[in-house]
Amino acid sequence: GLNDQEWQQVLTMWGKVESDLAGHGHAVLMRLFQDHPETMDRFDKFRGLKTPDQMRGSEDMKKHGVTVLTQLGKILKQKGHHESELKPLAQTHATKHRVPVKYLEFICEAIMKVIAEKHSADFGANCQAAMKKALELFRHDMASRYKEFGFQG
Ligand code: CLN
Repeated sequence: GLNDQEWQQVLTMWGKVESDLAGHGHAVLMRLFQDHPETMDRFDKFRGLKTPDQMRGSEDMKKHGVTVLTQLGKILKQKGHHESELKPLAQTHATKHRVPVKYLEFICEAIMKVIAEKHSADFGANCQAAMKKALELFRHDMASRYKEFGFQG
């Protein structure tokens, strides 16, 4: 797990993300779909978006970015005691959206990259390491839940 100082670094940084949740969320999804186009196939609602310009202009993508980062923020704020926030998310992503664990790794990489781009001055090595640990914990616990739902991911 993370120690108090690491959680503090994570949540201080998250406060900066929350100053423009829509901008960050949209950038994360853009980055994810550009780096790993196969992840987009999971989304019926984004089927019409073919070019980076269409993605940039998509209100729907912006809205979904807010949905994702809002939920991730709720989870991070539990500082590891996130079972009740995580379980329903693992359930939908395993059994309904059928999202491989690998894709969770991809989106966590995209989150790290977007924070590094938007907040380079405040995202030093220690803070990066803390954020990486928090996202790894999230992924690890999602993956264990996946198994309970019978999805190997
Ligand atoms: Fe997701 C829907 C949070 C990663 C694919 N996702 C949702 C909802 C979230 C949410 C809240 C709405 C409620 C629900 O269905 O449950 N997703 C997250 C968080 C993360 C996340 C938090 C990780 C940080 N999701 C992913 C991916 C995966 C994916 C790993 C593919 C690429 S990124 N998520 C979906 C899909 C939906 C969804 C397909 C349904 C979207 C829709 O049709 O509205």
